[in-house]
Amino acid sequence: TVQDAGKLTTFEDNDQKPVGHGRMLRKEDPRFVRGRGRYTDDVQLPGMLHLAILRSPFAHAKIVSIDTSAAAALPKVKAVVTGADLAAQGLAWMPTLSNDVQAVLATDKVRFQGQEVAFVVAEDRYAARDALELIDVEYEVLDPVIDVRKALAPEAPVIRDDLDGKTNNHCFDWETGDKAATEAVFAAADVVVSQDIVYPRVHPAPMETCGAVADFDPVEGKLKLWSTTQAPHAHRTLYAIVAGIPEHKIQVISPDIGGGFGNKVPIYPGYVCAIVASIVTGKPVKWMEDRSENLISTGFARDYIMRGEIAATRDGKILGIRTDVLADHGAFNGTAAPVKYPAGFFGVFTGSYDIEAAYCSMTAVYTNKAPGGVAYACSFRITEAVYLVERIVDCLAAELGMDPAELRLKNFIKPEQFPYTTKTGWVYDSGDYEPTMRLAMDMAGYADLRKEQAEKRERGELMGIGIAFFTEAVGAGPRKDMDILGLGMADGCELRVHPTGKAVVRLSVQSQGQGHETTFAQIVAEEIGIPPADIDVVHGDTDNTPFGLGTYGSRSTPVSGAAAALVARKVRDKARLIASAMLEVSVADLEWEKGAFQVKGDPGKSVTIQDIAMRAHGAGDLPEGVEGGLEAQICYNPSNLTYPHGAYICVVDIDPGTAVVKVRRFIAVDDCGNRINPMIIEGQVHGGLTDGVGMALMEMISFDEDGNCLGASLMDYLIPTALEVPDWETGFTVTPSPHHPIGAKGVGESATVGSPPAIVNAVVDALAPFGIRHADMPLTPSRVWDAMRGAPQPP
Ligand code: MCN
Ligand code: CUN
Repeated sequence: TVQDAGKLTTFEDNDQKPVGHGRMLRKEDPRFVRGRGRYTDDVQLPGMLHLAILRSPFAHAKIVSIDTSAAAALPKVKAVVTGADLAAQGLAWMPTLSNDVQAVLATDKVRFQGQEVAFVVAEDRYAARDALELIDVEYEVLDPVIDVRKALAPEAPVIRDDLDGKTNNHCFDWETGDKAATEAVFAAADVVVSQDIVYPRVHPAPMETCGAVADFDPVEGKLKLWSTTQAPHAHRTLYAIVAGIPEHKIQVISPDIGGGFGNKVPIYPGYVCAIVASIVTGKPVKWMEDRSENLISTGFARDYIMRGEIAATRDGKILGIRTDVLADHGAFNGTAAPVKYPAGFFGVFTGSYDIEAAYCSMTAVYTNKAPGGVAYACSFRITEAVYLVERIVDCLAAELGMDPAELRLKNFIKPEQFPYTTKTGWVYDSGDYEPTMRLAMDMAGYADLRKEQAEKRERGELMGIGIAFFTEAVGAGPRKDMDILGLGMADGCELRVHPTGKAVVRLSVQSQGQGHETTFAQIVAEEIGIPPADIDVVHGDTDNTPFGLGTYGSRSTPVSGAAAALVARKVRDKARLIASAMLEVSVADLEWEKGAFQVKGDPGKSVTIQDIAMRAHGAGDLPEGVEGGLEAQICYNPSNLTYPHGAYICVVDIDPGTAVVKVRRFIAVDDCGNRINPMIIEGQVHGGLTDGVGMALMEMISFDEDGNCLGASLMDYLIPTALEVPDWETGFTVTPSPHHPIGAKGVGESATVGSPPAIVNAVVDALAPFGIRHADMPLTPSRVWDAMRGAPQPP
């Protein structure tokens, strides 16, 4: 299969090849650029009602009473529903993706500011919102737990007293690696460096907020749900379990999605409320969040307080890495991660280095904040892991007085060591790190940059150069050890070739902007020779696609992409049998030549896939045992994850008078194995790098001591624009995945994972003359200013 994979490089020069179309423009874009995308909020149904949610103004409070009579009396209001109403139906609580439970509407008390307390259904959106003002809730305010470091203090109020016997705010403990071996390595090492590192709480903030339109047909007993979900099949199964509606009577449609970035993986109370509302009123009901609701109540990301430690020899051989993490999971553990991995894939914190021992211990706690949440291009917590290791390696370089590029090059896992089993048990499938690093350094002109920096330092100018090298684990995952709430992480794919040789491929994954309608057509085109333009990609509709777990953790290409290639090969195998009959030669005498079977040594005798498709559906005999039609279906269970890697170099200038950080240059070299569509990959990388600038310099969800969310609008929660980012300089190397049928690895989150450490490393490097070794994100002017003046870091 690796040989097969090599063929994909033809995608780079589409002029000479009938298929591939490397830089093929996106098939979905004519629709989007003409404003013809169809999003959840575009769904309009006859008689549709509108739902609005009343949210808690307090972070922690008992609900004493709720009076809905004034709201219910408003003329356009059709229903007002509270937690008590839901409780009567057994629907007040729902399971989260992490085997916790979350309140759909609060019954006993509210546990974070913005929590869902009641909902109104009305004839229009405005009446519904007006009615919210008339609901009278009496709260008894309780002390909130906001500072994660105090959550486990004996006097801390217990947030989750709904859980049987719960007397503290402990969520879970987790460890990985070998504690004793790591202690031994640290005890014997020449140099040990420790650093406290915070990855603040951030939000994916997609352009389209979350929402749903529920349409329950009481006659058919069928629920149709349009919703902003990245995982329509997984959601449908969970609705079946929660609401007790038989699964075949639920159709989840995920139409065009205006960005997900992980925000649309969890099931939110609003979706369930819309379903309940449609059942109660007998009408279709739409719920669409506003921006503040999205920012304060839906899945956040990160919120890890980490202590990193690294042990090395005096000449810079890294021996061990150790970390202790305090994880803030908010009021309900809504984390989306495979069940066996409560901390996601944080276990890859050993990075790209060949070391002797590693150990991580983690404690996760509940706080009075919105439930989380690994969302936001996280690769299941690899963002945090990569930030930890790449920051601590830079701290070591500073301690040793070594160049950070040299230190990394000295410690990389060598190409001949792959497949490489890390000290925490992950099997990196393939990698060749040094060329990737060297390419980034060449593109950057690394030596010249260091010279320029030295000259500027003489003049008191603040210039920094930051490096990050990452390895990601994406494509969850092998079903023997990965599932979400018992659902194995495999993906189905179905391919049908119509009589005239056009095709439709049906996927279980769902695009939120990644261009699946293009790239999956390309994969199928490469395998069966039908041009991508003739292949329709259907996704995001559970009635019309095979089961699978959806899009997140950059798993679409590693899992569904493999499924698409293999289902196309299955169709091609059948086509070969039909071709042998058409050409009256044995199967062994046929060779496949991009879209046609020809007789070996006689290229004049051939039949195209289109000829074969017509024959498969046409009159006349087919070979013995071959059924009519030309279609196939498979379910792909990956044997391992794929491990993309990359080398990023960031150059910043800091204004010594204002402490404003300017990202002057950013060089990103990514290796995602064989590349299906270089243009789309570039777009993914550009977007992820921009995310990284946001997290490193601007974004943070913070709370005051009462638990008020201070980032509830885009005036306060800053996201980057074109003004804050440089012209990205991208490059690539290709190390195919040995186990993926087309040698591809995921790339959708690489840049978000790799860029924050590069930017922070650059800022810290710029501040080195001040004796600074670390500063926490987001590196806003005030934080940089404080750091320059030696002021204490914010908690
Ligand atoms: N691709 C390719 N060659 C490869 C790998 C990928 O051409 N070797 C292409 C794929 O075919 C696909 C795209 O790149 O069109 C991303 O592929 P992949 O890495 O498989 O990631 P997914 O499709 O599974 O997308 C998920 C990923 C995640 S988890 C987040 S978060 C994120 C991201 O994608 N959210 C996004 N990128 C996003 N981009 C947009 N526009 N919007 C989002 O919400
Ligand atoms: Cu974690 S954000 Mo993406 O995996 O959907």
